[in-house]
Amino acid sequence: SDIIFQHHIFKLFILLALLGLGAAQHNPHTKHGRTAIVHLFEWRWADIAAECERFLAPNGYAGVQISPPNEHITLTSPWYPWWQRYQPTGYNLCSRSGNENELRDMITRCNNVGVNIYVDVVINHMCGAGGGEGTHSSCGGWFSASRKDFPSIPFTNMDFNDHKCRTGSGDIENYGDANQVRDCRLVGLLDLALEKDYVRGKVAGFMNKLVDMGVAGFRVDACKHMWPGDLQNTLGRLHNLNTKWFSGGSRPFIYQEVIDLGGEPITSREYFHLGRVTEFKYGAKLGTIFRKWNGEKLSYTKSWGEGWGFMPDGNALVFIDNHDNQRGHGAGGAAIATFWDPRIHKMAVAYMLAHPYGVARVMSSFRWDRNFVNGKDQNDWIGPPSHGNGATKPVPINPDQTCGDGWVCEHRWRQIKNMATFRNVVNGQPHANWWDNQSNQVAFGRGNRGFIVFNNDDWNLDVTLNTGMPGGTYCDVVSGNKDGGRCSGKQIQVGGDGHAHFKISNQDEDPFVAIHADSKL
Ligand code: AAO
Repeated sequence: SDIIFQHHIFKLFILLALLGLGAAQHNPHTKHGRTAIVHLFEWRWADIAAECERFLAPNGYAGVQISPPNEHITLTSPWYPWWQRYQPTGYNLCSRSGNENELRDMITRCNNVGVNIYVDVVINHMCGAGGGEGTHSSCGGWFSASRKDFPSIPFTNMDFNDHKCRTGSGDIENYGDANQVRDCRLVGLLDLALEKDYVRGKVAGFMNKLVDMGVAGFRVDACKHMWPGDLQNTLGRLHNLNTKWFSGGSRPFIYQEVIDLGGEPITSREYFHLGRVTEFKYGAKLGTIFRKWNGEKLSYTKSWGEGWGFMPDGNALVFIDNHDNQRGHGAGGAAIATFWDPRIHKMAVAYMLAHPYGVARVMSSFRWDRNFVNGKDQNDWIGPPSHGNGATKPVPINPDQTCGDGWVCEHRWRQIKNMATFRNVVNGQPHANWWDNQSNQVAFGRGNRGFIVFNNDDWNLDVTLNTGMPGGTYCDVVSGNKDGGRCSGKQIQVGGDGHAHFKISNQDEDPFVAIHADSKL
């Protein structure tokens, strides 16, 4: 009977494996043990190609989320806002970031150095209903928003949802009503009828062109506003990844933007079988914790992850801030830790990269002139650094490896870059050796491969901890770099018993310390 039992278990495994194949879109297909994705928000394709070769591959970044590559509306009032790229006017591949040849060149060059490209795709809608008509479009194609006519695809007025929407305005008025969230217009954007075979085919065709060019997957915009069944059908039409760079039978990685902070009828859970889902609670909570708002303490994060009511680990795409909530769009509010608060931002990003939960995405931003009136930034629309004619500026690299011309390049900051490496080095190791002072000083390790200590209290940290790591002298990758046998930062002595003494002043520029197997001197 033991043998029969084993036989049944075996059959069950085969069945599960087969079922998994169709919807196995949770795997980011990263290369060389790399783990972290960076969103190079609004970068030009030519700059991303160069960044893959000169920085991302050498520093172990796994992939890049790119801004929407397809034809989009161009607006002059306000002046070329960043959000014009969330208003498609066609599926030809010319955008503010460059043309199709530049896109193809970037995908090829990044793939050739093992850096994956994930495309932000806007498939829920086209441009705003008030977008007018003409050729103010990034490829110069003609369209008419009022007639719902997008001839380059083509989509006509029959391909939109308006007849299904039951609100007076035609817009989403109440997030408490799932039907209007899916069938009405998100902030006035023309809502595609993804229930139609024709529309599904056009959307899948657009995505398949990118798959065939070699991208590894997609960030799918506004998934809350699409029915999971419609998405399932559309995503089911996607080709396997290009075997020039990926193993045969690889499904595109899918991560769906669904904002679920609780309190609405539509939940992230409805989308788990289709791919990963953005876990918005992660950055909202961690920002609150590092800001010490609402009585939150870092010590409460001992059970960080599923223990905090977040979605299952295998479904989560995590981030500290994104292109919306770093400027007050989307959800999360003032708690979100952005580059504007660099000390808190670095700690929060380091915590995310050290912690095993989820697939992690780092934000890489551009600066803009903020102008708060009654708590709202009047300049939340400002687009990337650009010339007078609206053309996006290249990203210049300074001698000290930072970026110029208003590009922030958080992913290049030493503390963040080194923590991306930390995440690779500890990949697959369990969360271990937790310590806290019941306040805002905490430490944890990852098996015997890495250890991190935070002091977010208003007093010094001075403590001996079990790191779980082999004895030796380690370079702290937060205060410095290990360069050959030398360390430009603090050195940490780990004894033969795995214990080490840590001292972190609350006045330090970065009040945290991280060591890992590859930072051993
Ligand atoms: C622009 C103009 C509009 C104009 C429109 C059409 O700004 O005035 O009407 O053009 O002409 C981006 C910009 C938009 C821009 C749009 C198109 O952010 O300002 O509109 O491009 O150019 C919802 C969606 C979510 C979406 C988010 C911004 O569910 O999918 O809004 N994010 C994506 C992209 C984003 C993009 C689009 C979608 C559209 O990342 O960049 O828009 O392609 C609740 C709901 C959320 C909802 C938010 C905001 O959140 O739960 O689902 O997100 O409201 O409406 C607490 C709650 C939290 C709540 C939050 C805010 O935190 O806990 O649940 O408050 O109330």
